[in-house]
Amino acid sequence: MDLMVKQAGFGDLLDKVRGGERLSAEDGLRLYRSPDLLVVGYLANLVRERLNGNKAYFIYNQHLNYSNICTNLCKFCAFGKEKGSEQAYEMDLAMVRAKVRERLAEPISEIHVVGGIHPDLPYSYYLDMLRAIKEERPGVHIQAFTCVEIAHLAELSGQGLEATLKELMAAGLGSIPGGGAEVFSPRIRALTCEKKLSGEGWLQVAKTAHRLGLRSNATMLYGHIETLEERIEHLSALREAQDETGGFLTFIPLAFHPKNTGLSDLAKTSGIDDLKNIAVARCFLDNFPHIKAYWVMIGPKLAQVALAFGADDVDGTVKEELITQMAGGESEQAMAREQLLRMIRQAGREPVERDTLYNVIKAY
Ligand code: V47
Repeated sequence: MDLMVKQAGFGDLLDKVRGGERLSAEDGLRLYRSPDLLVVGYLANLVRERLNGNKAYFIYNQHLNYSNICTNLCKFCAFGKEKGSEQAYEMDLAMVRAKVRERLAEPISEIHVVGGIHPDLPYSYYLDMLRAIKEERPGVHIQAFTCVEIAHLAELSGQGLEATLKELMAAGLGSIPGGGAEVFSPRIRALTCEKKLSGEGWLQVAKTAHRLGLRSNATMLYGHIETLEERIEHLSALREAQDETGGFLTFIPLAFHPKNTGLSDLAKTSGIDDLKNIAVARCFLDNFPHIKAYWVMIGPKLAQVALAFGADDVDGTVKEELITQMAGGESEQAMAREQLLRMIRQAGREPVERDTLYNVIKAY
């Protein structure tokens, strides 16, 4: 394989990857542009196995999307709806409690909570929601509110970012999911999500959270109108932020789903691009401990293959995730623990059930 990598013109990157040397933006672009998927995957697998050995992580989690009402209405999103629209919904706290209670018999270790930027839910709703979830399920880790929602909550509270984060933590916030990052490029944001928090704003929230001891994830929404250069700029900004704080746990490339969005004329992502985004991210983000192949968006079969292309995590049991479903996602809505175990074992990896912070719950 080393010979194949050299013949493909990537001998220098093989040396860099083997030597643990950081890739430049130009190196990252070369990987994106290469038609040789196996070479890119091989390099990513070297990094993956150095960092995570043969392990493949999953989590027993629950998704809870408390409301789809949103003032941002991003072009790429089929989930967000205007207040008053027929498809708009919001859960009151009794409904949130019922959603948690309904699955108390299952060994769920994390509840992932995200929603739209709601025009009039008060700040107290968010604090009360965290407290209510903790009351129903005291041991659970709540991974909630994208950096975009957190910035909105800081505005609502009027107390600034730090004080707001501290209050959310006191109410039960355990960590922050990676959504809302999209592509940081101001060009992309102007064309697809002009009302959304800027890329700089997103990074500011993440770094502030890290400094307070919260861990968070990061995503990139790819496969719409972004260029390869813009992808690399996005990854570079994340790598730089991680150098500063070390607070990111996982990077998750999110495959754009066009159905029912304002960009529905675009094609779905290809399997090649899905794997490449995982592999390039694994090579480039040398300071991120984990890369996740989110099976809900790329399908369980490709997520399984991704375990040989840089990914060491497949997310989890999920269930009731509406963001992908509304945009035409075709994956099943939930995977049982047994299915996750089988999928990982068939890939020749060792399944490890983890909690949100990657503490081992059970190694199989
Ligand atoms: O913020 C919106 C993206 C995100 C579409 O942190 C779309 O572990 C594809 O961030 N096609 C939410 N993607 C999902 C997310 C996530 C998922 C799983 C795990 C984690 C984690 C984070 O989905 C949004 C947005 O960036 N999104 N619309 C769409 N049509």
